Amino acid sequence: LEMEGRAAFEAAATPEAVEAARVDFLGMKSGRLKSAQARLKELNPAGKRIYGQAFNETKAALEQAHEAARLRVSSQRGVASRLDVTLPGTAPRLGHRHPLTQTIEELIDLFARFGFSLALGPEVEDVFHNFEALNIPETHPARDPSDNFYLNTGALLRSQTSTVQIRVMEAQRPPVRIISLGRVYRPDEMDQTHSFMFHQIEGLMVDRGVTMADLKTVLRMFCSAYLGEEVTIRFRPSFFPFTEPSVEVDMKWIGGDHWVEMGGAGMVDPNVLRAVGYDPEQVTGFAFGLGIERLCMRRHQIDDIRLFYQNDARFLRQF
Ligand code: FA5
Repeated sequence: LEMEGRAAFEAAATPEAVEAARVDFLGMKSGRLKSAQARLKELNPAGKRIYGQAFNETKAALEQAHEAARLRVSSQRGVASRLDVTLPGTAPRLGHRHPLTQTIEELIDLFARFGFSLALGPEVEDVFHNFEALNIPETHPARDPSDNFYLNTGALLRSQTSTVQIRVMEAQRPPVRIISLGRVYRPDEMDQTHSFMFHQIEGLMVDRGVTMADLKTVLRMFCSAYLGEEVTIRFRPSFFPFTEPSVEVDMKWIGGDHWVEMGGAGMVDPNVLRAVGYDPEQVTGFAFGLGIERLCMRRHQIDDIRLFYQNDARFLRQF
């Protein structure tokens, strides 16, 4: 019995097999040891003593074999679950910067090479910087409450980064060569190319003898540097209260079958220069404001602006 029992416990490879062997040999109800014990009654006192001693030794040996087997299978299982050095590792998924953040960093870098430094302005802006100083009179439709996010305080979420032109010129004498980037807000209907919150990059250059030719050169150089040589852009006459003359800049869209507006630009209006204390007889300047989402969309062949704001990892992971 002892030999059979030891063999059974040694052969057991799983906790279930060890338990089955325990029931078979050491089970309290009908284990084999229990049935061997029953035979004790049939013996005379001398036989009982010899048999009883052998029984106790067998019982101790089997209990020991059971304990050894139990430890063996449980430690194997513990080690396997904690440390199987042959399993491939689970690589943590690394996050990375949002495509718009990447675009913004690239634009800053690119314009730095053209000699433009970075200036930033507040997103909550006052009426003076968002409109008045930009030659937008109180009666102008651009100031309409239905076209802007006004706050209770009378301030508003800026509707354009042109506000920063004013802040920079108030603080600094010419020559000026800056860009500014950031969020702007307009209650526009959402569609493939419009959002109520989007990003603009503003450029401003003021110096002696700056002309429209300089503006067009900088914008063309920028477009071929950022979008590639093959991109086609066009300038359309337009109107902005703070530039004269003004243009709108379109880029030919992917596939080449239609144009998408990239931004507005023009020569800084003399009224704006005078308002910040510059002398329009001495200096002239150009300014532009481009939609960053649309630049990023044209560059990466993204066909819907809403993808930028949905935080779908399957989209974001591609950049
Ligand atoms: C302006 O905001 C002027 N401040 C641009 C400017 C700057 C003119 C300096 C002259 C001198 P406009 O409203 O057209 O212009 O907007 C400029 C660009 O922002 C658009 O061409 C477009 O690329 C982007 N844009 C405008 N509205 C949205 C919108 N709802 N969603 C996404 N992009 C938009």
